[in-house]
Order: sequence, then structure tokens, then C-alpha cells
Amino acid sequence: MQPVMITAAMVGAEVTKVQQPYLPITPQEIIAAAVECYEAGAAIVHIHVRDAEGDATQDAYLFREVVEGIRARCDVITQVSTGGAVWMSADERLQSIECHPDMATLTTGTVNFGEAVFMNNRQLVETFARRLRDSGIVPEIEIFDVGMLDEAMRLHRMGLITDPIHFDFVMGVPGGIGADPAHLVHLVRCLPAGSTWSVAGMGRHQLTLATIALAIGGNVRVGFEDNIYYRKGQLARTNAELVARIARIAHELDRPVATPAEAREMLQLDRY
Ligand code: KMH
Ligand code: ZN
Repeated sequence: MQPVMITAAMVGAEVTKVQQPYLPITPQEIIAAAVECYEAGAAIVHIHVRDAEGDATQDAYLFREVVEGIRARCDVITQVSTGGAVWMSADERLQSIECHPDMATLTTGTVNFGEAVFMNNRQLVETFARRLRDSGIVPEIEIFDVGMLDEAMRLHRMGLITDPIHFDFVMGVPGGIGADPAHLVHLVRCLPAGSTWSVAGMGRHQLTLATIALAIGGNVRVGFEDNIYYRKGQLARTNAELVARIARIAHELDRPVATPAEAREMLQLDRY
């Protein structure tokens, strides 16, 4: 069985301390959470940072502090967000890649995001893809709806993203594709040969979609960015708890948990 790559999305841009008191906010808290997730089985950490007030920011200095702090303690793959938060400009969002992370996210289209709009027009997407390619940073393509897959393949034809492509299906955001397992099966069927994929289910869909992904050969993203509960009515106390649960289920399904070194090979992070 193919090893499963587990991604920990520990912070996000939207969750607040009021909703989730255990949310890591400071650079030291985010670094500690990343190391705990790595120890629990995460191969990749998806990183957002917060300012002193706890609000989302794409501040280059904070990203550098977090990425360097993680690298000093373990070899987990560092993947920064270029999505940031819905109110941010394109230039602001791109600051996160200045610290030379291993990977960065790339969303290939605009999507309603609750009452807001997560803006990713073609010009922005092409600019981001070019900057990542020219910086030697491997993208994770964030798919919030089916048409974004077609847009990703257009970028591939333009030479802006290269094989093998790694996709993350973000399912259950209000305004994006629903968290229906039938949608997941369709998305997987649409993928180009040789690509890899993970699923990030929102809220209560995190565990169910993750388990389906484990069963059908995919990879998994969990963490407070997408879900703050361990089970209905019970907040998770750490991101690592959510990672550890996936590692246990993977074990039962005979899916080895990929180490960061194995994930680096699966994703061909040394391709540039
Ligand atoms: N916070 C969302 C608007 C990403 O990290 O690339 C965008 C997001 C996706 O979180
Ligand atoms: Zn994110």
C-alpha cells in the first residue's frame, strides 16, 4: 500500500481563540505545534501566521521565524499559504514565500467563501504560479471547486506548473464544492496520471473524508484550520491529536504513514 502523507493545517486565517482556545498563535506556539504534529505522523505542515492581536497576516518576517524555527527542530515539509485571508491583496499574500519554504499553496480560481469572496483571477493565479516556479517552490494546488482542476491543467499546458502535480481538495467551504464523497470520487477520476492528492474536509467532514481518502489511496489534511473539534461537542486540544487519530486509522487500513523524507520523494520536491 502507498504510504499516506498527512498534512497538519494548524492555524488557518479564520479560526479565533474564542472559538478554539488551544489555537497556536505566536511563532513559538506554531513551531511547537508543528513539531508535535511531526511527532504524531505529519509529513507536511501547512502554515499561516498571526500578528500580535491574533489576526491573520502574511508578514514575511513572521513566516521566516516560523519556517526557520521548524527546520531547526525537524525535517517536516514546510508549506506556506499564499491564500492568506480573503481581505488581503495579491502582493500581501505572496510575501509568505520570501522565506523559501519547501512548498506553497496555489488556488487556481475564485470562489465564494461564506459571505466573502476568495479572489484568484487568472492574472493573479498565473503570477503566483510563475513566482513559485521561478523560486523553485513546489505548489500544492488547492481545489475548492471542479473548474479549478481545468484551470490547473491550463497552467500545466502553459508550463507554469510541472509534473507531478499535487492537489488538495478543499471540500465543504460554504460557496465551494460540497463535502459529498461522490464529489471526491469524481475529482479523483479527473486527475492527470502521476499526480497525487489529499483531501481537506471542513468541520465534521474532516474525519469522514479523511477516512475515505485513506481507504482509496489518497492523502489527508487535518487540523484546526479546517476543523476545531475532536468529536461532536468536544474541542480538540491539540492539532497533533487529530494527526495521531489519522495515523491510527491508517495503521488499521495497512497504509504506512509517510515520513517527511518519503513525502519529499513522492512529491519530487527536488525537481527544480
Ligand atoms: N484562508 C483562505 C481564504 C490557502 O491557505 O492557500 C485561503 C486559504 C487557502 O487558507
Ligand atoms: Zn490555508
